[in-house]
Parts: sequence; C-alpha cells; structure tokens
Amino acid sequence: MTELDDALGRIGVDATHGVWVGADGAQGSGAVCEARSPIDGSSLGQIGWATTSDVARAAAANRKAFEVLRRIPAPRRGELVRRFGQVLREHHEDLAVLVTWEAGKIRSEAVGEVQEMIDICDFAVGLSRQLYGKTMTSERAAHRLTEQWHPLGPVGVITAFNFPVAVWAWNAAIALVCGDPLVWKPSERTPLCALACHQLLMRACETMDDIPDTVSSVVIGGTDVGQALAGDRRLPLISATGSVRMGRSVAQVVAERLGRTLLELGGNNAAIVTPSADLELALRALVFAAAGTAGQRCTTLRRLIVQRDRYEEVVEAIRAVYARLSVGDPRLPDTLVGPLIDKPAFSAMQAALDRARAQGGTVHFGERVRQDVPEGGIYVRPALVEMPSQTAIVMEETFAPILYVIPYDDLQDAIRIHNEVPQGLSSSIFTNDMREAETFCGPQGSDCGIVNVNVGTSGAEIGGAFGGEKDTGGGRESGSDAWKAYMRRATHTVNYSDELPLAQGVEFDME
Ligand code: UN1
Repeated sequence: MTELDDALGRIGVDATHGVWVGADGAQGSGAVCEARSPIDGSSLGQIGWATTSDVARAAAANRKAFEVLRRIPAPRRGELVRRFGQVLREHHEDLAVLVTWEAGKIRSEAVGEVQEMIDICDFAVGLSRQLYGKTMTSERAAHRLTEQWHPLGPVGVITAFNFPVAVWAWNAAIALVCGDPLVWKPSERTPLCALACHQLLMRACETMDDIPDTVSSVVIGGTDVGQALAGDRRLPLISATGSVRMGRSVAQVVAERLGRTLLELGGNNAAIVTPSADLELALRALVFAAAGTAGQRCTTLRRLIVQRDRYEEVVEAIRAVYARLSVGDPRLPDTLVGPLIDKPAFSAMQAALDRARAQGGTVHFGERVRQDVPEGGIYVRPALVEMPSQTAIVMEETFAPILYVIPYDDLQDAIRIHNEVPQGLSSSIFTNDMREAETFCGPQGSDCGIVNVNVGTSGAEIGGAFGGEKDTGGGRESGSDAWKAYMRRATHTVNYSDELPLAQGVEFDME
C-alpha cells in the first residue's frame, strides 16, 4: 500500500467511475482512460470517461436540485459549506497527498492548496449571511427602490490541472451559498483529485437531510465534455479556468446562447525591480513566483523588468539560487521544484527556449534533470533567459518555468513594457519609493487584475477578487464581491402610495 492508496481509502474514492451525479457514481459512457502520475509516469487507475450524454444527465439532475436549493435560506446553505470545511480539515493531509501524486506539487504547496479550500469555505460561510442588496432613494414619493440577489442556477465549472482542488472549491463554496448547484469538469490529468473533492462534499451533504446530494456532479472527460457544458442552457454560468485557447472557444459557445461566463485564463505576469528595491526580499519573492510549482501557476512570474543599473546584480543573484535549487521528487521534504505535468509541457518549454535564443536571448539552465529524480517523470532546472528586449516569444505564455529578464531605463518605460503583452493577470513592483509604488497601482500603472507591491505575483489570498483583464478573460473568482457573478439581481420598485407618479415626470393622463 502506498500513501496514495491509504489516502484514497480514507476519503472513499471509487476511481473507476468517471461520472458522479450526487452520490450516484457510474462508469462514463466514453472510453476507459488511464490516470498517470507526473512524478514517475506510473498508473494511478483506469477511469471510465464521460460523454456528452453524461453531461446532459448531470445538468438535468443539477437543475432539479436547484429548485430545492434556491428555497433553502442562504445561512442554511452556509451550514453545508461549514460542514464541508470541517470534512476538509479532517482530510487535509489525504487530499494533499492526492495533489502531490496527481499534479506533482511539493508537499508544502499541496497542503497550502487544501488550506486555500478551507479558507474559502470559511469565507463563504460568513458570506451566506451577507448577500447584501442596496437600497436606493426613489425619485418618487412613497416608493421604495431596492435590489435583491437571488440564486442564478446550476454552474458549469471547468478547471485546470495546476490547481486541481482549490479552484473548484472557490467556485463550489461560493456557488453553494449563493444557491447554485454545480457540475464540474476537472482537467483530464487530475481526475482523482476531483473524485476525492466530490466525495468529501458528499460526506457533508449526507449530514443534511434538507439538501439534495445532486447539488454537485462531476464529469471526467475531454474537450467534448467541456464544450457540452458550455452549450447547455440549463447552466446559466460557466466558470472556466485554463488556457486562452480553451477560454476563447468556451466563451464563443456560451455567448451564442447569451449565457454568462467567468473566465480565468492565461497570465504573462511580470515584476519590476526598481533602484530602491530591497533585493534580499525581492529575491525570495521572485524565485518562489518564477520557479515554484515548476512554473505551472497562472500567476507564475514569467517576466522580470529590471532597472539597468541593477540588472547585473539581479541576474547574478537569481542565477546563483537557480543553480542550487533542489529539483526532484515532490514527495521528499527538501524538494522545491517538482516535475512538469507531461511531455508536451517539456517540448513547449524547449521550443520556447530555442525561439528565445533565435531572438537574441541568453539562456541559463532550463535543461532536463536526470540525476536523483524518479524515472519516468520530467524534471527540469528552471530557466533564466536574458533578453535584449521584449521579443515575440516573451509576449507568449509558456506554461513552464522560464523567467525572461529585460532591462529598463525609467519607470514609464518599465510600465510600457509591462503592459505590452496580451495577458493581464498578476503583477508586482519591488520598490521602497512610494511614488513608484503608487504610480504602479494607479490608473496609468499596471493593467492587471492583481497588482502587488513588494510581494511576488503568485500566492494570492482568497479574500481578494482573483482574475485579470485582456486575454486573461475579465472574470473574478474567490473573495471580495466575486459572489455577484453567481447570483441574479432583481431591482424592486414598491409603491406604497395611492397615486401613480411616473418616473422622469412623464404625464400620461387617460381622462
Ligand atoms: C491558478 O494558478 O490557476 O495566487 C490559481 C495563486 C493561487 C491561485 C492560483 N492562490 O497563485
């Protein structure tokens, strides 16, 4: 028995069934596919994938569950999420083991990802008593003008391999308190994590007689399953995390039926290092953001824009750390950089490095690591690439640990380079100069959804709204008022007078 078998056993995952509609699991009507670990390529099980007919079954069940859930008071829905958070606390380590085995994250990051689930549950429980609508002053006498937020309907959730549990939890915790059931299509690379999350939610559901288990469904499958979710009119909101390409195609299908999307797509995140930066602090933040999670976060630092006078110093400092970064088995306590998710990720990384060389870049590291790593996995030393300017390859997001470094002369120049890329997720400035910091945060500064000062680009807390602009898709998930995407707003005008004044002073006398 491996630690994975133990964890799966304790959570109660039946890994053969790829379609779960509430507590009811079935083999999907599609092909049987092998789940593999990026650590060593070993098989983690055989799963019967869903097809579009399974999606239709799940959406129909969710729709029925919605009719029940929307009548249950929000604080009671919060109670379900509170209990789910409790189950997650009990299985914190188990779920982290799955994240490590299936997504290749080092243990501390895997534990952190489950913590992010627990945090969003806590947030959502409080939120369940704070789904506030506004009261406006009416222009008419004896009229009350208010707004109320109502459950929207079942949500289709599409997630990526790199956050195989937390991103679903952001959606699930908020959707459930808002009164929306959900059907989840996880990444086909991390099906076990999804089956485990669903199972743990079922555990919480079982303890509440008034809440149907069909508030949650999971459909493991490929692109056809995602497209079927996008096209299903029973799902008024599709929340999708992943590549720009995927987001664009989902958005088109949803737009065709005038549905709502919440998109969290690619990032090409940058940090600016200014003359006044505290280099010791910056170095720790930059290396975690660029090399952590093997460069496979959407918030990963991919571009470093350094003031020319500090350029050599910064590049040398990062080079020295990269040379001795421990790359290897993510299950070992000293490892900082685990495997890439698969071979295509490695090929994309090498192709990007070749293009960077051709565009005048000097590449440090980025090679495959073969010593002291598990056989069958793909391990690389994170790459540091000095670029003379922001060339075409730097404008693209390559989902691998590549950090491009570009020199700048003055802050305006740095901000121009910063905002020049199509993506707009996360950004940082390292400075002790408040004018520079505030300029970067202001309207003419960073054009991203996440703008940090003396903090790296990755590792956002759940309390803020998470997401970004431009090709990142414009959606906001997680904290702040992101819940509004999961509800519909009704504006009420109530007349408690015995007259009928018309708005805007319009007269319509029928005498
Ligand atoms: C993602 O990579 O899709 O800010 C999400 C972070 C994490 C979430 C990343 N809290 O890096």
